[in-house]
Amino acid sequence: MANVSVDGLILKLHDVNAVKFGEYKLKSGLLTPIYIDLRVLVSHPALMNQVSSLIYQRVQEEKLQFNSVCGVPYTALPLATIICSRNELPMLIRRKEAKDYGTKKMVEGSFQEGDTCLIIEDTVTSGSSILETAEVLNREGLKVTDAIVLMDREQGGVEMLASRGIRLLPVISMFKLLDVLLAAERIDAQTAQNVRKFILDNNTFSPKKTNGSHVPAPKKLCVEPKPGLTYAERSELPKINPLASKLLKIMEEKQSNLCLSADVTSSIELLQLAECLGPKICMLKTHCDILKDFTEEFSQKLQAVAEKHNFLIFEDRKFADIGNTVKHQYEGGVFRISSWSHIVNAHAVPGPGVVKGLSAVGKPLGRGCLLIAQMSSQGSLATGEYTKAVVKMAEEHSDFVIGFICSSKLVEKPEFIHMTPGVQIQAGGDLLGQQYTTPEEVIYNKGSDIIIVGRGILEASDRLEAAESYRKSGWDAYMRRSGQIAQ
Ligand code: 5BU
Repeated sequence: MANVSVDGLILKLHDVNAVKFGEYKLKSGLLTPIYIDLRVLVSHPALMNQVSSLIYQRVQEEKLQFNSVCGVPYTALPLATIICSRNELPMLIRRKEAKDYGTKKMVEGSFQEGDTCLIIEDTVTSGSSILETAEVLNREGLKVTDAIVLMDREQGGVEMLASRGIRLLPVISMFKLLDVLLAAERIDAQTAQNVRKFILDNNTFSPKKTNGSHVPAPKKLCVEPKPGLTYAERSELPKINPLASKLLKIMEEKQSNLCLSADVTSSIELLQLAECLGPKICMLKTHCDILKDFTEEFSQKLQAVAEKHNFLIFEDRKFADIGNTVKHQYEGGVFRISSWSHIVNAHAVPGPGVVKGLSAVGKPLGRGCLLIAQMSSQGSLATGEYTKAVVKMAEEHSDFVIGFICSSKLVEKPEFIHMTPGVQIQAGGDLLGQQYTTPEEVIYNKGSDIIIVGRGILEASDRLEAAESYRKSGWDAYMRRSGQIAQ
């Protein structure tokens, strides 16, 4: 079957009223400005086929390994059937109630103890239906490691399931759906904004520590920020890149999600900054080509300070050439960036070759790369489809790409780290197009992980005091977002 686009599907779902805007009452009594009802799909066979193809595309993209497939009853049952029939995959059916005669089996179909079963679901809010199905399968001796959902409402399902060892892979997520409908002028900006606010305000997952493990939140919706996993938990994820894990551990240990953008032109001043502000930061960002006196000795000293104060170095080089050229630029020249910088970044404009070239040099050294998915500057062209393509490129090279430069969280994959420049306590901008957002907005509302601050600290009369103030704002916003302190 021809490739089906997610954007096209979103518009069709809207056409058939599977996505509705207005005021709808949820089971919990809460009023929601968006209602998603995928039960209507069965009346639209072409749409059923398209949805099934997209779900199966996700299986292939992720190269998932499993022995059988189970759809969560009822809406996802026919979807699982189409997928299994078309691709000749063994299917299992989970009963809602055990038969009161005969075998009393809760799962129909053939399987062996220890087999892995992939769960398919139509829509997820808290993730509780998937968890319920997984528990039934578990009781029958089946393992569940992955689930695919057509529509993730982004209200904590990914995080809740992750805390129970199940990776949830969405085909469509709420924020994407809103972007597409807005771009197609199906909804206005105010509606999109209302829904975004509702989603962010109504997260169902609040991680609470009990002997180091999580207890899922009650199923009903409660008004809380969008929490997600803590930095410490993310650092332990099975698929995490070792460098990303190290960074998350540093952040937790130092209680800092602050990256200092050390945009000074003298290497002595840079080293003094690193020495003085080192205890406050998880990362120090450089532009080595603005230093008037860069030497190899300087880079060695910087590494020693980074080691001493336990922060990572990020050279903001923004590579943007063909793979072969960036390899030389990263490894050689005057700067020999790969020899001292833990992290570099790259534009995705040249295509995947840029990541492959950098990876050839950096990966053997344990380095990592950030892809520039969005920029803070006014009129940036890195938006919409481009940003989405960058995310896809990162996902395809997650052995080397550890995250993004972006203005807000782009993807519900806790192994990716989101870093945001253009941050000052006072929102605003400069005369050359820089645009500033506050630490609170970036971390708490936009769901990013790290604030990158330059002039907000460098131009303060007391840089240490300013750094502490940014560290505290960023950290407090994270603690509130992750539900570790009250709002
Ligand atoms: P500022 O002084 O906080 O405005 O410095 C921001 C730094 O982040 C500066 O070094 C920029 O080169 C860098 N930056 C940015 O501001 N916006 C972007 O989108 C990217 C990098 Br990518």
